[in-house]
Amino acid sequence: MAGKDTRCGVVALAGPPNAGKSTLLNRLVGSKVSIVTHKVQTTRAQIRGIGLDGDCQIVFVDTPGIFAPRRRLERAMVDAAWAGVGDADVSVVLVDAARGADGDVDRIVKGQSAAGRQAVLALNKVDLVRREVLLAQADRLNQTGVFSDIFMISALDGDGVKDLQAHLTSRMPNGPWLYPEDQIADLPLRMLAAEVTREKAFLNLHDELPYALTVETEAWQDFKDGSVRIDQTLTVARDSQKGIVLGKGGQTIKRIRSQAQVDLEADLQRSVHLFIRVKVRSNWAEDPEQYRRWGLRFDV
Ligand SMILES: Nc1nc2c(ncn2[C@@H]2O[C@H](COP(=O)(O)OP(=O)(O)OP(=O)(O)O)[C@@H](O)[C@H]2O)c(=O)[nH]1
Ligand SMILES: [Mg+2]
Repeated sequence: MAGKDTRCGVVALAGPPNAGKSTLLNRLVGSKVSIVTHKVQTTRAQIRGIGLDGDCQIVFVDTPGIFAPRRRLERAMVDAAWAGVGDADVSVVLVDAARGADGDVDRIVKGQSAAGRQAVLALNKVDLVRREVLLAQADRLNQTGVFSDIFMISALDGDGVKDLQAHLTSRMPNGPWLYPEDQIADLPLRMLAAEVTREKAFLNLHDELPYALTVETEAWQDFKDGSVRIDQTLTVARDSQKGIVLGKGGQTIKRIRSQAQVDLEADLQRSVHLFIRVKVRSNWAEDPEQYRRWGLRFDV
């Protein structure tokens, strides 16, 4: 749509790890674009989802959580999050109201303040918190002066999300749409498919393992009967990790594979033959190519 009456803008969703940014992105877009788990640091790169509200197209940018990074990949993730905030027309800072404002929230407030930027605060997970606690948190965060507006929402059940969305729509500038009307994501399908498998790996593996792995789609073959064959590599850093990912008699990787297949078939609306090879590569997190592929900066 490219008439003079259209509006279009970019909204960044930022916040500490696990605040519910990806859950909110999926709700705003109305479809699952970004993977969600109960573990921290699930999202590793900027993931764009495209939402429509009447004549207004909003490009929502889901970002990795902002925390105190140590490893290279973590630094690149936090860098990508701040870059998302810097490039947006409006940024929304999500805070997990059940966890409250902590060091990560303080860091974000300081960053916004240093850049002279205002953000919209979304206190999320209101379904888990008593009203008095919520109001006290809103009051404390309001006093920082970096929030132009405050919304109380549940990204999970949708409570308050309509009001937030209406506010964001009202703040988008006039301009032509950036994407075709029916587009909801801008990540290539093979990368979305790799993310689905990474989500299932996160859910089936524990401790440090989810953070020691990466998933790539190596091949994608469409068949005449409408089905697709997807070949992926799940890379871990050590042999011992490979053993755990495979599980006794291969049962863990089988579970990851079949869960990913179910989601992929639902997303793609066709039957999927999914093959996952588990590979060991000690230095994958030091390979610049990994970063380039996901739009991350290597040296930050
Ligand atoms: N009860 C409740 N849980 C929520 C809500 N929003 C998100 N969650 C849960 O919080 C967890 C983290 O959600 P994500 O959307 O992955 O959080 P994130 O901020 O994207 O996390 P990272 O990508 O790791 O930074 C998941 O288990 C969600 O189901 C909410 O409004 N209420
Ligand atoms: Mg996320």
